[in-house]
Amino acid sequence: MITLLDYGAGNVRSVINAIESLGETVRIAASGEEIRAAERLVFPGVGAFGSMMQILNQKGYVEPLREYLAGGRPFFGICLGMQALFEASEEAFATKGLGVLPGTVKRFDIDLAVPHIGWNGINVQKPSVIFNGLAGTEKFYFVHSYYIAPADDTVTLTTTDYEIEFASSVQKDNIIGTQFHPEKSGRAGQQLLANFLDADRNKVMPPEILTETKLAKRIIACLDVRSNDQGDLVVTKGDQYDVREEGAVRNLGKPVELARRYYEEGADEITFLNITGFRDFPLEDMPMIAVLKQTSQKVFVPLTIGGGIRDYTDANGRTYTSLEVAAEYFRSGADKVSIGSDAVLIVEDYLKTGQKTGKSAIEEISRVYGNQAVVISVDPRRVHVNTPEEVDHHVIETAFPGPNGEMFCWYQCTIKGGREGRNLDAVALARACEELGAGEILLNCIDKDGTNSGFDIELINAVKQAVTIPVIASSGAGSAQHFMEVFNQTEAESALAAGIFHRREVPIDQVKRYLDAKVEIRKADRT
Ligand code: 1PR
Repeated sequence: MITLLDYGAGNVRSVINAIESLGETVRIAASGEEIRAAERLVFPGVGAFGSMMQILNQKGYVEPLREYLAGGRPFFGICLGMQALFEASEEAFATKGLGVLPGTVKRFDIDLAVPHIGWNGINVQKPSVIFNGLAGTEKFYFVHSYYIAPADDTVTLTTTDYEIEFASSVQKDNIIGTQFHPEKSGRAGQQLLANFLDADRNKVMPPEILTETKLAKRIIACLDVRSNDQGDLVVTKGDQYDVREEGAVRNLGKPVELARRYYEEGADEITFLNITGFRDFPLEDMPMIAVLKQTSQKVFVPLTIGGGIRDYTDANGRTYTSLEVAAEYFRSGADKVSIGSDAVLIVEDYLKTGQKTGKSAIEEISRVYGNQAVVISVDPRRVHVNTPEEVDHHVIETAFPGPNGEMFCWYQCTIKGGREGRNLDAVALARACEELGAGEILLNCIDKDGTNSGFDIELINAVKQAVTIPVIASSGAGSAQHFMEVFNQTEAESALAAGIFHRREVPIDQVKRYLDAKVEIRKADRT
């Protein structure tokens, strides 16, 4: 029996699913007494340090936790659950941590994109039970803006490089903590968790010890989901956002089955977009929630869900906030939510007044769940102009002139799945969303979507240069070479595709084999 400490923020469902898939039962601690009585305790921290400690204090969990940790029984802290062990964090100066390990938590002050999102390696410093069966070269999934700085080096179990070298896991006796998420790290993460659960394993060093670790470029599979005319929830795919063929919605498969297949083929992340979310309310009839719940039982890489994340008033006059919608998604297994149409409207207001209200979906969700949990899905369309002065937008000189020989273009934001163009450009949108607290940009391109003609490199460079948060390049992938192109010609941290994966034209493992040794990637691990 594993006791899990859930203080009510973020996705603990994934950790429960990962542990249960290893044959263990999980009980959620509902009181300080249950923490004291635990035999093995797992603490998956999510969100922000200050609010986590505040909730732990309010619930009366701090003393029971300290007593448990002093008792020598096994403890596994994940991400914030590990950071909590230290004395304080730059994320919340006035708040004390548990102080079980000496040292503090610092914010990344680096030139690379923050949050540090994605698959990075570990450089093992000392033997541990958790390395049984690992080669030492595996990559694990990280998502954080803060890192621990232990005052006592002997607790550092692994380090990881991301411009600086930081402690990515710690162990002191039976207390183990990882900055990365084993529950989201595919087969390697499952192995690591299994090692913790099996108390009888010996402390070992993995056979290979890396001297330097590198963040991988991520390959993301995207599933556009909607109901077809028969009312079945299907994965569909548009050509420049038109998902109908001879009048009917294209049906490329079932969402849960396809997600499972992509996980097995080595997808580093899976994104579901409820593409009719702008007109359906996701909490009314909840097929996407069911899809998430089922997927997260078997798929141990990060899951993002988008579509319909906004405030909503139902037919009975009950209002739901975007935060409530997001909360339901996180509880069901999502690690990130993606906001499309609403982000455009939020930014239009923000740019009009120059004032942050603190109440927009971007601000509210990032405050509670952390910036890394908020992705902005941008649906831009190219608009050609003759001169940069013609419009009041971010204009670029293009190598692909318009139909009348126009040498410049800007990228117009759209809402409602490309149905409505707005007077806002994609660069301004991305920049403003970062200011409001978004953690990542999913950059689609309507002109390229479904064309198999390659990513829009000009758009990706324009947006990537305007923000410091990670950018996911999307739309247009038609071959493995296109992934190579986007990683060589832009600074995008990841690339997403849909059509070529759904139609099995170029499976994910083939893309990875092609990129291997040319681009830093996580090698596909077959489950
Ligand atoms: O506006 O917050 O409700 O979110 C709706 C979401 O649904 C947005 O993220 C929007 O991008 C998406 N969406 C809406 N309509 C469509 C459509 O296709 N008719 N899909 C749609 C967007 C774009 C990509 C696609 C890539 C890669 N899909 O995510 O997967 O272009 O495709 P490819 O590799 O086949 O070229 P809200």
